[in-house]
Amino acid sequence: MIEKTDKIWMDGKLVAWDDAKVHVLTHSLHYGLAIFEGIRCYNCKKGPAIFRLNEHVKRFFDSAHIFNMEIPHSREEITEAILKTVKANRMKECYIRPLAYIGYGVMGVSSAGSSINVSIAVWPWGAYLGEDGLKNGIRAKTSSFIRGHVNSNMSMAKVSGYYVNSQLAKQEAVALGYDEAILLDTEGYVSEATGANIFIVRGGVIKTTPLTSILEGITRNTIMELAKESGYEVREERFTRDEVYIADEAFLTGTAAEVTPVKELDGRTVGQGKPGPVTKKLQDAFFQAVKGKSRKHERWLSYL
Ligand code: PPE
Repeated sequence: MIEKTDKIWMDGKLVAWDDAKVHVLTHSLHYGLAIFEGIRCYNCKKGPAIFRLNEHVKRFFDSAHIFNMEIPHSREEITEAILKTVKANRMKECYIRPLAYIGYGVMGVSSAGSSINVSIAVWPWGAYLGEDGLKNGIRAKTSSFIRGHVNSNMSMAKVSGYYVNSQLAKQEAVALGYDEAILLDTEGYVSEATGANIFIVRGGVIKTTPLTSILEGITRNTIMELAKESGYEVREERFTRDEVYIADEAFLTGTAAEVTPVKELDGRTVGQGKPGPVTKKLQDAFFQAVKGKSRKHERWLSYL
């Protein structure tokens, strides 16, 4: 169960958690078009800081732009509202969920004339795929469900409706005893997990899915930068599921998932069946950066 916090920001005002309600005829609830972000605030040495806030706010507005949704606030206002909501809840570490949705007013697929509403909620969220998964790696299954065609899913946008596909994949994987699903794209190449991007390491080279069928993860970008700084070659290149089977290492990246090693795919161990040296090094560099322990990456932090 989600742990309640104090206040939720709704359309410009902080309201009590229990009062943050919408009407059942809210358009987005019926037709699935709402755009959102997932952001984390970490308790750093110098106090709580939000990781890559500007990039998340930018993607929030980009998602809205792709779907012709006019957010009735500026980027600066949303940035301020996020900081204000975290502060109002006196959170040192939390997950932050900005959401822009089509409100109450019209029904039918066309939402012309309806309001666009915005909310920002925060709550404590630990390791997305469990503490053990974060430390020792997870078991994944290639899904029988595939990611949508690039002209069906505008995957650069982070849209609520896409997560019905993720839920099908997650339900199937969990029912079969796995921790997570890896979805393929319409061509049969590896795409991403249900709520995270994927990387593999093979012969010292790091590969991640190119920007076609995936969400352009901010953690993905962070890991690519950290890997390059450590001298690794990073390729954004398509790869197949059997390349994951024979990879030396594999891991998932996401705001919620952070850097989660993949120890098994479809019953085949990946590498040694435990987090490999490159994964561990990048995971370590990631936590140094988000927790304010790396001066070089302070630029990624917005202190409260
Ligand atoms: N792909 C998908 C499909 C995805 O949902 C996420 C984030 C990513 C990649 C990684 O993006 P980024 O967080 O910018 O590195 N998924 C969010 C929601 C997860 C959820 O279950 O809710 C998240 O991690 O916040």
